[in-house]
Amino acid sequence: SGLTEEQEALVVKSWNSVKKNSGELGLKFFIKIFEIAPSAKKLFSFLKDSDVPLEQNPKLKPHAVTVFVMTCESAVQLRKAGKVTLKESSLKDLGATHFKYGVVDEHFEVTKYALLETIKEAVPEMWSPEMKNAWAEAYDQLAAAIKIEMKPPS
Ligand code: HEM
Ligand code: ISQ
Repeated sequence: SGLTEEQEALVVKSWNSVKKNSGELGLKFFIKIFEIAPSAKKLFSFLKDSDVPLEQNPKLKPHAVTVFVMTCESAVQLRKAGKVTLKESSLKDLGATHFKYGVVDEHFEVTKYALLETIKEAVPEMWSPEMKNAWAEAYDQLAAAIKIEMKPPS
């Protein structure tokens, strides 16, 4: 089900206030995931095959920022249309990629926790239970849409 205008506004407002530091935010996001689930590092090709330290890896930040941007976009779609309206082809691609790299439900849970914590730490003065719920809802529905497509490509 959808997001209210108020929930969408909470997500967009907090994202607008942190996105100028999105590189740093992305790094924190990744580090949190790997603190909780160190083995998840092996899933990412650009980390597995890399000699440079995590924080110097050029691919890491843009990748992590994508997850924030897509969650924020999902909040907008959920308010406008009551559902995640990513193009079917991109959902299929995302599903196939995550399937191929061996992502499982537990990874989605850890990533959700890390995403919420990262935003909370970035906007402590704005953070509220309502804001947390709005981000959680947008993430859950985006994750659900990806999971439906997590199967071998046909
Ligand atoms: C790749 C988004 C959840 C692991 C990607 C890509 C996007 C993305 C846009 C790039 C796809 C491409 O290159 O074609 C998301 C979103 C998520 C999510 C929006 C949640 C709502 C997760 C989770 C994990 C994960 C939970 C595991 C911890 C990966 C891996 C790749 C990937 C391993 C491939 C990276 C590589 O190229 O080596 N994801 N992702 N993702 N994602 Fe996610
Ligand atoms: C999930 N998919 C792609 C990139 C990511 C970066 C950070 C955390 C989770 C991710």
